Amino acid sequence: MISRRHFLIGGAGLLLPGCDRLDRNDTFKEGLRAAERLTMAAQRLVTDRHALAREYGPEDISPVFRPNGNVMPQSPDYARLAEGGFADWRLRVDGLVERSLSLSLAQIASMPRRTQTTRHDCVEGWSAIGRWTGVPLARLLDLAGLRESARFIVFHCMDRFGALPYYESIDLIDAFHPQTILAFGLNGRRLPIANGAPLRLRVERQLGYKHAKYLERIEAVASLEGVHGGRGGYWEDSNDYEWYAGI
Ligand SMILES: Nc1nc2c(c(=O)[nH]1)N[C@H]1C(S)=C(S)[C@@H](COP(=O)(O)O)O[C@H]1N2
Ligand SMILES: [Mo]
Repeated sequence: MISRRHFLIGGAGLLLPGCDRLDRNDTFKEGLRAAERLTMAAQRLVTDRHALAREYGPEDISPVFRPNGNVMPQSPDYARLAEGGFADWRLRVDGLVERSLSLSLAQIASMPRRTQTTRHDCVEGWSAIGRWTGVPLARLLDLAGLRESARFIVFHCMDRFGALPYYESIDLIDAFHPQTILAFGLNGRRLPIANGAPLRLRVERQLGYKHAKYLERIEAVASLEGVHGGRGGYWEDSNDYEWYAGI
């Protein structure tokens, strides 16, 4: 037991006889900790995909969260939705689900939410820390009810590069990871258009291009083969980017 007095007398407290016992105790604890570290390391080998990404404090938030890639879908439809504050926007959830969903932003924002301050890493060599608020993807998938045959979740976006729509996909490990959220808030405000309004994916264990912005549809599929170019994402199809971009 360390009494409050030991703390008050600071360093001198270490010379008190009672602290002999503390020291021995510490050595013993150190041994335990070493054993614990070994177990953890072994466990990591099999459970790494489930580990949490580091979360940061408010003091770490980047003053500006740099927008990248498309900073606004160019369609008249999107302009109209944005003008109306996205009141007419709907997120469709379909594919290999028991119940297809069509959800408004208000409905999504009224579900149990999660806020997390994380670092975004772009392959182009920049990072930014932001505080994201959104609904866990797991929650929506549970509402829709995934069918047995579902293996991947595909995110369809409202923007395109030339003729090709932006899209991305993840497996079910990332889909049900507790930090995988559909974010509608950034740093305590509504998600800005440049960062993917009204809703964008945060999949914190992967690189920036996996974090699909401007979502309009989430589709559960058994295989990625039939989806667009078949490699699971816009960059994967067009520029040979890795489908699994773990960090
Ligand atoms: N729909 C869509 N999602 C996207 C992109 C995009 O151009 N369109 N760019 C990706 C890339 S490369 C990065 S680094 C991040 C950038 O997110 P930000 O604009 O919030 O910085 O979004 C990703 N998701
Ligand atoms: Mo990126």
